[in-house]
Amino acid sequence: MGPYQNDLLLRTLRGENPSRPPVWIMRQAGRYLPDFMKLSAKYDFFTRCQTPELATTLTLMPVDQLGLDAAILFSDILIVPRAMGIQVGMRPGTGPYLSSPIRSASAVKKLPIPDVGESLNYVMDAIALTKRALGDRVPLIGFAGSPWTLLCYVVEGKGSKTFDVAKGFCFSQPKAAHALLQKITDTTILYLREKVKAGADVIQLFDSWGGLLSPWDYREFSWSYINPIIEALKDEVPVIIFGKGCWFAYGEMADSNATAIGLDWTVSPELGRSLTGNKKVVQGNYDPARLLSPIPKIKKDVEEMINRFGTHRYIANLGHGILPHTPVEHAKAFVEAVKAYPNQG
Ligand code: 1CP
Repeated sequence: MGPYQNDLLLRTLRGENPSRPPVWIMRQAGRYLPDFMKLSAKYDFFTRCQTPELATTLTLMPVDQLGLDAAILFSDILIVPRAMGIQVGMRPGTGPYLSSPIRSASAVKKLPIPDVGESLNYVMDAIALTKRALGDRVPLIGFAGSPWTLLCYVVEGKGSKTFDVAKGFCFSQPKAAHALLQKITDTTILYLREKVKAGADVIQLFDSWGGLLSPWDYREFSWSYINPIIEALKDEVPVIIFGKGCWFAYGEMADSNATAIGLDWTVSPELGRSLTGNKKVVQGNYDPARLLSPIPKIKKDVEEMINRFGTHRYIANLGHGILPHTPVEHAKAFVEAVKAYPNQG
């Protein structure tokens, strides 16, 4: 795949040492962009995901407006459970909801492993269209939620700060939980292989809720399903694993065949490097709320962040998704500060 005019991300993931780090922003297509809001007012969330022309427009929008070094396909992690026949809706302002959460062995047993070429063909069409629209400008990142993070929504039935219903399900009905995680894993592997075939250059796995688990429960309910996904993709594309709050698992991640590890903002660059044994490319990790600082402060912070991570084996990003109330100019300043590195003075 490629060559791209801008191949900073792919070169960094190959272990090369370009002149400055690549930069992209988690959840870069989002509510902080006025043009995104205009399209959101016209089309509901899953219509945006399922209509390749809209998904392509939304994917290119932040790349054009902020000058990012990578595109990430506009989509959502929850389309995977939807493809498994689970009814997932999206309420504007509040987020995901399920009318019938999965909470029993019999409900798990009824779930099919879908033919993703059929049920998620709109994603593959969106990738093909996006690749054509991007031309050879920047590479395209595809993604999926980790099985654990998807289980959180599917069992809890909505977003949560603690996901204690989901955790309770795992701890009281571990057999059913493992069967559910396995079905999600099998579906995810099929899905991501199709995405790569359709043209995704890099895959990022989002384990947004991994940090809610103890280190040993993380190994049992999250990592043991993420690792087979990495193994299934390792010969095809670079894989970035982002686990929010998962500092305790960075060692295991560094010993896996993942190409890069996404760090959240609660670890310092030095701790992130040492917990990953300096073995991997690391990505991150500016606090998304810090984009609310004055622009000169953002620029200074970015320079310090890169100084501390170093330019080698480093991808500049936030430590989690960009917040909806971020001023666009501040997001731009973040990107520009990475591109200007090393600044003078
Ligand atoms: O109508 C809307 O626009 C709703 C907001 C929205 C958007 C813009 C949702 C609903 N999903 C998305 C797109 C999305 N989701 C992307 C596309 C690329 C991009 O924006 O650049 C990606 C990568 C995701 C991934 C995603 N969805 C994650 C993992 C990343 C993370 O932030 O932790 C998670 C947890 C979700 C679930 C989800 N989808 C939407 C919302 C509001 C949520 C979170 C709900 C919660 O807080 O639990």
